[in-house]
Amino acid sequence: MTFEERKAFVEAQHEAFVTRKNSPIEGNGVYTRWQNPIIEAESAPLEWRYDFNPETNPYFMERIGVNATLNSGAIKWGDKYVVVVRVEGADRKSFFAVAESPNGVDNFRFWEHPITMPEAPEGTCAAGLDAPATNVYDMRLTQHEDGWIYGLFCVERHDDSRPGDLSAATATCGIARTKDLVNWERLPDLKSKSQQRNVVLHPEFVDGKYALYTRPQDGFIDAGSGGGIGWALVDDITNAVVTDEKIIDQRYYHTIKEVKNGEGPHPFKTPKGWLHLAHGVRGCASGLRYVLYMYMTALDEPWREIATPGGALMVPQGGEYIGDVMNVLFTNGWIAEGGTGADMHSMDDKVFIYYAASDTRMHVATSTIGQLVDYCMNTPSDGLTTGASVKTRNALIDKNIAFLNR
Ligand code: BGC
Ligand code: BMA
Repeated sequence: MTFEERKAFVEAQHEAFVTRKNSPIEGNGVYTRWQNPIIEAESAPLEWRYDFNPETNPYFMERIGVNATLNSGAIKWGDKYVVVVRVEGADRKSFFAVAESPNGVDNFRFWEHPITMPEAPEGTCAAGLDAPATNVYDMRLTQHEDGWIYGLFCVERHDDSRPGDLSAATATCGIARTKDLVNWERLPDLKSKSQQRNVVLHPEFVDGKYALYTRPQDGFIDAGSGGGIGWALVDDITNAVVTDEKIIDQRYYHTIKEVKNGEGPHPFKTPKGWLHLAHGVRGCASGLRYVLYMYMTALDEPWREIATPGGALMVPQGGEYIGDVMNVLFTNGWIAEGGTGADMHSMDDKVFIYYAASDTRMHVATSTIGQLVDYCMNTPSDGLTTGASVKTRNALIDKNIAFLNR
């Protein structure tokens, strides 16, 4: 193929890939998965990957590869469905990039440039680590009632206190804010006595303070004594310090969140309470298994659980299981029609759950606030023993037998 032939071929293929139609797959009634991933490495613009000049790229070869598109924050932006994607280059470094869709389920297209995220202001990096971030990932977007859109994300650096160990790393929460998703003001990293990943900003002030869902952890991988999803109030988001932190969604032995858990995107406000989406992790012979689960907290006390459906909402299925980090579903973005931030949603509002499969590609599942609230309120909690589980199941069976008059 000549340069021009190959370029035309690659362009046509890319356009077909980006514009392919998606279709729903009927499921268990709680949510609907959509057939195709919404964004994959191949969705990245060709200008990000190819040199278009025949003199410097006579074979029209890819110059800078993209390996994966995963864990994306999400927000309704005017009439567009916008995701801030974790794009991972062939070099394993991630960065953030905005992609938008007219309908939330297909035709996602990246904006011209990825986000250029400033480093944390000098002297303000957590744990005295004033080195530039080695990696950033998993942004949670919050349209806060203070008027800013915040992005909270994980900042990873080598742990220089262990010079001999190339895998020793630290996780801290980076904080940035924007009005247009293009220009970001980086604020000091969150200061906290432990490492932190999966920190999420609540959209409303609580007692006049910024409220955070946290995930304290002993080490870079191990949650250790960090008992689950935490809650902390912060006086000043431009100098955010966690002083008091309490665990609001605890981990338990032999559950889907035995090893770790973390808040997904910020919760939605509904007439029945705050609706939360999260991930839970357990260990098994094939490694860590990441699944999605839900819970609800009280409207007036977002830290107090009022519904804790047992088990997983979604687990890896079919092709989702395959990828760079197998056996992983992860979410840090969802959109509900009818409002952003702390707007009160109605039961009819449609929900788009954006989730990544196996740290490789982005998918969508749709539902409604009403269905997800019903799921949370009417799914029995995990009784924590096999005996309790059988009892719960028998209660449903007996109820059905009585109702069906058999
Ligand atoms: C990876 C993340 C992962 C974390 C903990 C990081 O280096 O980029 O995807 O969650 O390690 O395993
Ligand atoms: C991490 C998360 C995600 C990732 C997952 C599985 O702990 O924060 O970045 O999807 O592990 O690798």
